[in-house]
Amino acid sequence: ILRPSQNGDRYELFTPTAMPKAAGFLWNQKMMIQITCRGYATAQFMQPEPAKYAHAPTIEATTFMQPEPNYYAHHPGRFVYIKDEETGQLFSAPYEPVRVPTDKFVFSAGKADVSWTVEHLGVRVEMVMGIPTHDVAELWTIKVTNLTGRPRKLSVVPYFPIGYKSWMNQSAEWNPDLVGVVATTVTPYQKATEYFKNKYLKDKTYFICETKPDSWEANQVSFEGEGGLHNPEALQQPQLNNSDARYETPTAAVQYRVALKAGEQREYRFLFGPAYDEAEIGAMRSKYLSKEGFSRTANEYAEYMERGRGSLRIETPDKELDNFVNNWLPRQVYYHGDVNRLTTDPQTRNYLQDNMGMNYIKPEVTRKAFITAVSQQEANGSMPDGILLVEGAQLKYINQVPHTDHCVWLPVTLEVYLSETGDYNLLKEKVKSSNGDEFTVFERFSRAMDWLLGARDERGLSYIAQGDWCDPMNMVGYKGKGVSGWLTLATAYSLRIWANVCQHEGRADLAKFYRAGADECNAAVNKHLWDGDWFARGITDDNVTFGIKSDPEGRIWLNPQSWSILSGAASPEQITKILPQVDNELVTPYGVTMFGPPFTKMREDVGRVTQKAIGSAENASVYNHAGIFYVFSLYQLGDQEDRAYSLLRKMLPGPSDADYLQRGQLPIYIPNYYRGAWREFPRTAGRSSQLFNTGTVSWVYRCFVEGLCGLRGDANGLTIRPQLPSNWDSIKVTRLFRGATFYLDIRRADVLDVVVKHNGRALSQPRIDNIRAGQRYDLTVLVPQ
Ligand code: CEZ
Repeated sequence: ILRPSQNGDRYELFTPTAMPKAAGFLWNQKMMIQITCRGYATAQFMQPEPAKYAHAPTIEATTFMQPEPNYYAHHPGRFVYIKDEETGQLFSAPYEPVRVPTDKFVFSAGKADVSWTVEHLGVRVEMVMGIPTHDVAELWTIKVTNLTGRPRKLSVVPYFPIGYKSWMNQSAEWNPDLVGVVATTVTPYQKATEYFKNKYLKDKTYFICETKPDSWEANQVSFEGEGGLHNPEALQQPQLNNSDARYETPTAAVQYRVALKAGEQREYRFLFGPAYDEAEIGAMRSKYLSKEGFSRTANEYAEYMERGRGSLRIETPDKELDNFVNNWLPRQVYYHGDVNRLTTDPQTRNYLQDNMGMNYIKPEVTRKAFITAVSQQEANGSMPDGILLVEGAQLKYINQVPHTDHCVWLPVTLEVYLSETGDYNLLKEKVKSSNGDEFTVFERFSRAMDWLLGARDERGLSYIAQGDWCDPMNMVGYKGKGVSGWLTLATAYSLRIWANVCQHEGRADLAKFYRAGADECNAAVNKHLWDGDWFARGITDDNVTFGIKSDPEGRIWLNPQSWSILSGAASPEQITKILPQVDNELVTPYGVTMFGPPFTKMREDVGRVTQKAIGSAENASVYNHAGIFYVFSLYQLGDQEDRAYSLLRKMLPGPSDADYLQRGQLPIYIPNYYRGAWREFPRTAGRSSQLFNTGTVSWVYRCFVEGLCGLRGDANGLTIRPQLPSNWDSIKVTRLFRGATFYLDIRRADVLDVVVKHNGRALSQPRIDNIRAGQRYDLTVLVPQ
């Protein structure tokens, strides 16, 4: 049903029905588009808040990107109808809306474009979608080839629905100068102040053609008539109606009536996107809508993608894994670091973790992100729920709900920045905040740590307010008393990292202070939350400990276990108890679930997480972000390479057909979750959320770099301690680090500890110091059997 291209940088799917939601995505700093194999698309652009230029045919709520999107006949999409004018037969590419099984179907998701090849009735249709690097638009090429040995008469009808854009004002018409359909709307609003905000929005949607068509349609109802989308009335006639939409739902369809000789091919180009006015559309037309404009844009965009290629290449016994790690994982990390999930107020924890991944791609971006983040630190040292990225942005959605974990992510992210770059100078930068105070980055981090230490109760446990890392855990502490076991451990972990930095900076006094704080947190968790075989998740406002053996639902949670390993709270004996419990209670064929068993009804002292659908999102799904924390903690143990790798591998769909079908997703990104409830609902277990926004990927990259390949930077250089799964004998790794390139040949040998040979000579330690930028290091690494 699917296969990778030669070097794995494309994935091809050969059926539109087996994995109907399988999709590819493209983005630049101003837009994002996710498009399914069947042609349904969701596109967003920033102005500066996220907006759409193609809508559903009914009013849509404005919301953040949701998991498990639903598609239906009138969902926005990009399609082309092909009608045989001699026989009247009709089909559409890629597959929707006609849904005729075709002779050949190939959906091909690339890094820099998405394309299809569909063959039916002796006609080949090739569609390619690209986007520019700096503008908002879709560049579509549609090629039609007569595969038969006889002349053919066809109608080629691209159909790009525009949808219901506004209840105030919407219209569309053919614009002969621009050679396309232009829809004009007014973004609906009610407050006078909104008018001034909306005044310059790109309220037009255009679909313009390089080649003038024979007829067009700008009115959705006129296009469909009584035939519906499967067989639109307009296509039952010789020509489309050339009508307009006057406070009617706009659409864009154009018809080319072509006579093709045997083997003949026609190639068309179109531009689809939003604009402020006709002048802008005209400018877009001259900039892009030509063969030369398309190929220049494709090259530029491919270069833009290339800049996100990351700093790790692996060759392992698992080729599908190599494809992912070498091509797709850095791409997804780059997406997060480059555009911050296309929001103007990313959640602080997301902003920091997304930038954590950027350390492996463009650390200078991460550096700036630290400055941006701490410049928004509150006067009391806490971090806000979201980081505002543009002038006038506001905290929205979940960022209006108080969460208490944001400070934790500062040192956690910083640790990776420092190990990648060794740039401790960052700490000396002075940063002014909007409330007028000025501190160095170092002081700001210390203040954040002090705030965390202070935000604990008399037992030494961290208050949770209306949520911690787990957003919807909103009622554990809404009365002001509830505490989070996870957050207490995360505080300890974060304090320990910070103490190391203080030590490095010559502040032994502070190092001691923060280490003592970490010890206190760990001790408090051990005293109040150790449940005999694992750590509990927290204690509610009414002093009820939860995430314990006697809980029928939500009995064991993954995060406290992972972070007790990271923070040092768990002793070796405790770890020996925890790991098998996680195996038994939480591990499924699709990865490790975030807790178990799922909640089946509201638990009012835990919150809305318990109301989510069983096995979906935070209600006991295979929530990959929580999963990767666990994997990362296993790699820290140094002797858990098999447990770690098996869970890491399960984050990726495949490589068996059965697994692809169950997940329903191509192995080109890691989704935020796969359905859990493996025991309760095996039919849906493993199903992908199809949402590629996730803090998971930064950690996955880190796990490959530092864990599996064991290549971790520190102040002086690079340590080398690979942790290969036991059934691998050797791997090859290329790693870019501080401007140098490391080629590592890692293999098992009869050694007791890791031995690194440089130019044939064994080093006294498995590490390289005094690394020189521009240098090439060829290393042989021997690891114990
Ligand atoms: O959002 C993510 C957050 O972006 O959920 C994670 C959290 O750590 C991330 O920061 C775990 O809770 O509000 C909701 O119920 C949403 O479901 C969010 O919890 C969730 C979204 O699915 C992601 O887009």
